Amino acid sequence: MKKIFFALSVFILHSCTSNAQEKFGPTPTKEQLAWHDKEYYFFMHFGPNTFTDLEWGHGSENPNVFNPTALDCNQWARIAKAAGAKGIVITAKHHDGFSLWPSKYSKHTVRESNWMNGKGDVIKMLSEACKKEGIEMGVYISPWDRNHPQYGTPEYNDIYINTMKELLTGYGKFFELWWDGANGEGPNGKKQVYDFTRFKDSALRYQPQIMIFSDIGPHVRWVGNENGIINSTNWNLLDTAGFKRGEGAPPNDTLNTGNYNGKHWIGAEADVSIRKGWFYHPEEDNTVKSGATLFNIYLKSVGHGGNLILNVPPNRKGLIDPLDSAALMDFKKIRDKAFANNLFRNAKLLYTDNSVEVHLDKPVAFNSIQLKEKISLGQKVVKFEISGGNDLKQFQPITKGTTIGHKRIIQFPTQNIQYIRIHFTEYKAKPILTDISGYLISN
Ligand code: FUL
Repeated sequence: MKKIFFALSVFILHSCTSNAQEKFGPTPTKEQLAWHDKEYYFFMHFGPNTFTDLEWGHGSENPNVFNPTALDCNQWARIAKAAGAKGIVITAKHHDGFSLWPSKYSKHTVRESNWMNGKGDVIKMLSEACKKEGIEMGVYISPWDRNHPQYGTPEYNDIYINTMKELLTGYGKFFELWWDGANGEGPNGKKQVYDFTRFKDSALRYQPQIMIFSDIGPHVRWVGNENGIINSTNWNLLDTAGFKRGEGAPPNDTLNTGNYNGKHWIGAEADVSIRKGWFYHPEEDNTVKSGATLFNIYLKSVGHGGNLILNVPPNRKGLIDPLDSAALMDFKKIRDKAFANNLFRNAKLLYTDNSVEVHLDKPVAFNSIQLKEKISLGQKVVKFEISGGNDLKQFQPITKGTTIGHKRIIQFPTQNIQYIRIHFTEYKAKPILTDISGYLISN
């Protein structure tokens, strides 16, 4: 480890002397950098839909349908922590408008239900549980509200801001605010004209560090699918001019890859549910993804330079279902095993202007390479080629790739070789890597 660090710092130093330590293009803020480092966290869809078997509640449900019999947010946070997830983003309010906290701006909340005699507050319980476990928390506050009588009028924008204020000032710090793109009709049959500029400014006034997710950011973007997959070419850059939040976004394939010359740093977050639906439905118990499937998704989300938000919906008891937690623990085991043994840890790294060579003491079997770019200075690598062999004069091609960013995990057929070359065949400015590691992953 020491050696590779030494070698890496030499690589960086070398780059420094040739002026390459400069920023190039848009760069992430320090909050965005911290967000990139989280990599993987839970999403939780919970509310009346959990009990009615709907995905989009109508907003007219009797609040008493919300009746978890053994709700335990400590169990959620404990499992999230044990699963290696860095936090939990919960649907504080989904499209049905039901608030998981007793909001004074709504008459459709936990307070109106018989659960805990109307004295319950899921957001409070979860924020305390996350603090206890040392993980972070985020909130999904659906702008679309199928219950609120004012929805579809300009007053609703003020109500939405007050609702956010209540949440963002009453429960401690959140790392993420999630704005879904759905915008349908409210109880009056009217659609809302959202004032997202005011929403954004207000949210950042209440919590300046919060990362706002929407199709087009401002801080984090959607990846254009709900399968948890980011394109292997993934630019953390996006052009948002001409698009309005809630009223259209760039095409899904653009969201999936970002824009090569995009004006803003807006990293990709891949959302996917561990089950078929976003909410728990008992008949979907047989759709729980296996640890191996989740690992595959991880390789195509985190391994493609973005973050993975994995939905784990609590069941009707108000607990993470044993089926889900078993799959999550398997997933963790597979990840830990895959990355336990960095086979390049004692390697010598030799660099030229546009390549790095990894010299091992002897031939080693590996089938995966992990690369990280120093994204605080921008995303620079466009294309690279990996080759190698046992004779320094005769390298054979192994694989090619595009973009690196926060993290890139590249897989290929097992090689049993001593020397490896990563050749940056196209780059915007001199690449600076902070990690080059090799693994033999069996999955
Ligand atoms: C979408 C919503 O309409 C779904 O119900 C779900 O919350 C998903 C994560 O985002 O926009």
